[in-house]
Amino acid sequence: MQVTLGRFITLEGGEGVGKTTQSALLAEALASRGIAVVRTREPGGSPGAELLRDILLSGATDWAPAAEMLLHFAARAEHVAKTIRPAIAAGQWVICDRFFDSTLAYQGYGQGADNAFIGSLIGMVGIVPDLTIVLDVPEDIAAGRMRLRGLAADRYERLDAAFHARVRQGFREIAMANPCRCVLADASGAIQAVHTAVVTAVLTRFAAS
Ligand code: Z5A
Repeated sequence: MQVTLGRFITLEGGEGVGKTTQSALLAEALASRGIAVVRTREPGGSPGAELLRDILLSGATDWAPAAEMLLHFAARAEHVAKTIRPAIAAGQWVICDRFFDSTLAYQGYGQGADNAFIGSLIGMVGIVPDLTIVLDVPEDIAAGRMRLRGLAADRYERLDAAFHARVRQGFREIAMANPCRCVLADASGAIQAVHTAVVTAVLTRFAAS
């Protein structure tokens, strides 16, 4: 019997770079090719992890960087066990809006948590995306998109410009340090142009497999 495993694709980048928009368009493009797709997100993506998401984004308290990082990994462990692994085992392609690179960029580069410690927790999660597309947009353009969207800012979105600059630089360094897994995509253009770049990255990566 042939066992077909699914794929695991993550979309990363700062706020307002278009991850949610591109995740929806990519899911449609894959579904139109007959591929079974599961869209999910972090923090969240399973009932327990969504509870932790509320705690993390609400701003009810200021967390010590190490505590905040561990909460993200607690949510991730739940999400991986309940949503991601079962979907991949069932042959579905998982598209995830943020994953462990967001912890490196936000808690590591942004908030000063120890990157080596984050790296050891990444090892314990025990799953690495087959492909990570890092959407890159200058902070002022991304901030303008968020203003136009008009939703109330969450705890991370309220952090200052210097924080968001460190996060963007973090994502760029992560992409450059992991060229086999990551594609760094300029996402400052129109939605359709970014979608074309995302689909091209996916088809290129999986063409031979
Ligand atoms: N976080 C963390 O600190 N550590 C971790 O380990 C993890 C997460 C996993 C989750 O917030 C927060 O958690 C996040 C980091 C932290 N906070 N921040 N900042 P979230 O999931 O609620 O929010 P987000 O991930 O930042 O996503 P977002 O704010 O919804 O942005 P987006 O998904 O990248 O963008 P979008 O919703 O697709 O687009 C935003 C707007 O721009 C929208 O009106 C679109 O129509 C428009 N848009 C999109 N693309 C374009 C283009 N190409 N041109 C023009 N307009 C566009």
